[in-house]
Amino acid sequence: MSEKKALIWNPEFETMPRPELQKLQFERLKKMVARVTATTPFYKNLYARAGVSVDDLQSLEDIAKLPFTYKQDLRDNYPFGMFSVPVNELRQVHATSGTTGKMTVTGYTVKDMDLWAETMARVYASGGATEHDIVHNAYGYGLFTGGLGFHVGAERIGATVIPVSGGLTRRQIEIMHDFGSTVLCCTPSYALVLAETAASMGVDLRKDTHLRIGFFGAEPWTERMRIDIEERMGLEAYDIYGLAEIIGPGVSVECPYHNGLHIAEDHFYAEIIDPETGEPLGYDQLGELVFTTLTKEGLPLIRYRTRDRTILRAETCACGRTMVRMEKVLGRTDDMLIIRGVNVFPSQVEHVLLEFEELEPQYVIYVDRGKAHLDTLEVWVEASQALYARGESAIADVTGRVKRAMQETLYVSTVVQIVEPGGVERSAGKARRVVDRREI
Ligand code: DLL
Repeated sequence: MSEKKALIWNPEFETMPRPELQKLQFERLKKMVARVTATTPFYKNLYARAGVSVDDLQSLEDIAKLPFTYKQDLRDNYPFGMFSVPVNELRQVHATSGTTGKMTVTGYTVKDMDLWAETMARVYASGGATEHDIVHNAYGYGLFTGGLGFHVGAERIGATVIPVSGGLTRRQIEIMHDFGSTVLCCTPSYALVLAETAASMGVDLRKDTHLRIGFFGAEPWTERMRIDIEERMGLEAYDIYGLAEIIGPGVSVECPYHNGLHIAEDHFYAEIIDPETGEPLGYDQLGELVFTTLTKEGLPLIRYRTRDRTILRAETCACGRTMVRMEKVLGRTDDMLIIRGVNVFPSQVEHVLLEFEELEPQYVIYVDRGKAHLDTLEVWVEASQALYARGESAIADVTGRVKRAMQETLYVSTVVQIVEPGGVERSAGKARRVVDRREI
């Protein structure tokens, strides 16, 4: 391991002995619970109903006495009802998919922006990036937290950032080559698209660019994909995880040992629970990841159910960090799909379809990963008898409108196929709404 790879951005916290860390977490937890009870009606009511208060917290483990927070709670309090500061104290607002029509909104105060930059600086350092790097940031800028999160982190470490965002793939290759990008940030599936496009342009990314590190996340990916990306790009690939509700990217990241993703536990307290019973599980057990934000101001969340399935490992890592490691995300405990880095719930698709009286509520969603490595989303839905009788041009018109409505709600392009009444296969039991043909 070279010296550069051993970079730890904030050794005071990242290598803090665990007893000390747990003491810090407990102090922060009590403060946080007291704060949300005082500032957020949602938590005040939740804790009153459950008959719990900050006084019930005698140790960190007592966190299990507190009820969970769910994505649905954010939806019920859309857009700003769960915030613990007035909206004008927020400096940035971002959003991710909700389960139906409404987005899940998140926001950052000045202090939260500082925290985001800090956790993202840890990410960059973990992969060995420094102020000498040129960061090619191909995560989407906009409401998605990927673009801006990687941006503020690059600024914090003093690197040069190219805010190229997603899309226009050939131009990305040109920029990478001409501007001398050394660090690539994008989804793993887009990294493969970039590799393929480069090859088709006669560019050998290993020899013709200075790429050396890649931070890939926002969707699940396999070890096979890591090898593929590393071989084709000549860089070292790091897995990075996060979710908008907690901070965005920056919740956890791999170190050079690639043996799990270190969670920034001084800010995000992690638990693994049984998704069925809600009972806490120990380290080394597979379950659902639950986070409590320990320092966030704008949108603090206590025991937030991520729906991501993983395992926590607590042994100290050879890199020196004492923060627990989560294994690569092993799946979801709900039906959320991730299409080209964008979260999509089948219920959102249904919500859009139900708005069209020309359609029957019979549909199937097909997800595939084409040759070009990009995920495709296809929705097959039945026409009503009336629409079918009106003929091809009427069907084409509705298809166009459904496609636009899908794009507006899901933020991904969708192939829409309207089929004849009865054309979607009926199942004897539970309707099979999603057919996911991807490898993952
Ligand atoms: O995807 C934040 C992010 C941006 C992470 C850029 C990494 C890089 P959301 O849009 O809220 O936030 O989606 C969060 O995406 O609950 C996981 O299911 C999934 N996810 C995120 N990172 C990974 C990863 C961003 N490395 C949801 N591996 C999460 C597997 C991931 N799944």
